[in-house]
Amino acid sequence: MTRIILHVDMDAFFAAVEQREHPELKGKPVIVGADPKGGRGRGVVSTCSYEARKFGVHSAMPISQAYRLCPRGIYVRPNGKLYQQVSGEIFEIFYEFTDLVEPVSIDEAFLDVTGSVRLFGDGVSIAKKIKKRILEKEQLTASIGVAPNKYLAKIASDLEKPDGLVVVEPDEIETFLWSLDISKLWGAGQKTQQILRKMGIQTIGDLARFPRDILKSKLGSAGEHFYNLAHGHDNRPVVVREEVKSVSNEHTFPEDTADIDVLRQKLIYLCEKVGYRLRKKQLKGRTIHLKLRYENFSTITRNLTIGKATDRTREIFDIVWDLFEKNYMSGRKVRLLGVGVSGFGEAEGKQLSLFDALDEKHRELDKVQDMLVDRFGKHIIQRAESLKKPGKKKEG
Ligand code: TTP
Ligand code: MG
Repeated sequence: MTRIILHVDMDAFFAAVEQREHPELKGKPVIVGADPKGGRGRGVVSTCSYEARKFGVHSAMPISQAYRLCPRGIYVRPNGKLYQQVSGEIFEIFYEFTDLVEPVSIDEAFLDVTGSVRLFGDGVSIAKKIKKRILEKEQLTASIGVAPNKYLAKIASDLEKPDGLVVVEPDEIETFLWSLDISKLWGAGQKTQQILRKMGIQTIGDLARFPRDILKSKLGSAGEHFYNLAHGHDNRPVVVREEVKSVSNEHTFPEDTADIDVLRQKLIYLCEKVGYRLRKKQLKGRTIHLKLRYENFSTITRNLTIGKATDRTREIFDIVWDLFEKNYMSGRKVRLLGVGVSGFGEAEGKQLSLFDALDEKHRELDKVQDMLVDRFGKHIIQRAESLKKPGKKKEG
C-alpha cells in the first residue's frame, strides 16, 4: 500500500517565536544565539529570521561573524523553556491528525497519515489543515512536505521554505529528485559526498543512473541504500517514540544484608539514579515505588501517590524511606532493593507554598549534580549521605 508521509518543519523556529513574542521584531533581521558583544562575542548563532538570512547569517555560524555580516541585526539570547513549550503545543496539533508521529527535533516531525485520509481528506488537505491550525493556534508558520516516504517528504518540506507546501506524487519522483545536488542525499556526510563526487556523481540523478554494483563495491551496503534513495525508494516506517510509563532502578546486593545503614545508602543511591533519569527525560511523576526482596525471595512492593509530580531526588527519597521504614521487617536480610517513579503527564499544581524556597535549593543541588554526572560520569559524585560508610551514624 502506498503510504502518505508528512514531514513538518517550523520556519526559523526560535527566531519566529521571538518575533511572535515581540511584535516589534517582525520583518527585522533577528539573530538568536550568543551575545555578539559588539563583534567580540564568542559562541554561535542558534538560528536567525529569514530577514537575517539575506545577509548570509545562518545557524552554527560564529556570532562574531554574524555581527560583521549584519551589524544592525537584533541579537536575542535563546529562551529554551519557551521554545520547548511552544514545541509541545505544536506536537499536540500533530496528534489531532494521527497517532503516528515521529519527533525528529524540537521543531520537526514525520507523520504517517495514511490511516487519517477518511477522516481528514488526502495528504495535501491534511497538510493544509495542519498549517492552518499552527498559524491560528501559535501564529507561526511551518513548511510541510507530502510524499509516499520519509526521504521524499523530508526533501520536499525544505524546497519552498518558509511557509511552504510541496507535494511529491508517486509518478513525479524522478523529475522531483534527479536534478538535486547530492548534498541533499539524506545520511550522506561530507566524506561520502566526496567519494561520490570523485566518481563523477554530482546530482541525485547521476547517482540513480550509476551502476549499482560499482556503488556497492565502493560504499558497501550504504551504496545500495543510497542507490535506493536516489530512485525515491525508502521503506523506513515512521517510528513512534514509546511512551515512558515509569523510571526505575534496582540493585541486587552481592551478599544479602540486614545492615540498616547499607540499605539506606543504597536507597539514596537508587533515588539519585532515578531522579537523574527523570530530569534527563524531563519527566515528573506522582507515584513513588519501593521494591524489597528478602533473602528467601519473598518480595513486597509498596507505593505512594503524592499531590504534586516530582523529579526531585530528595523528595523521592523521603517517600521511599518512609515506605521502607513502615514495611521493612527489621533484622531480615535483604537481597534486592528497587525504586521507581510513575504517574507522568498529570497536570502539575502550580501553587506556591512556603516550601518552595527549600524546594528551589534542592532543585539547584540536583542541577549541579546532574551537570557533574554529565561531565564526569555516573560514579563521580553522590550526595554525602550515599557515600557514608556502613556503620556510621545516620541522621533522620
Ligand atoms: P532548524 O529547523 O534547522 O532551523 P529553523 O527552524 O531555525 O529554520 P528553517 O526555517 O530553516 O527550518 O532548527 C530548528 C531550531 O533548532 C532552530 O530554530 C534553532 C535550533 N538550532 C540550533 O540551536 N542550532 C543549530 O545549529 C540548528 C541547525 C538549529
Ligand atoms: Mg525549522
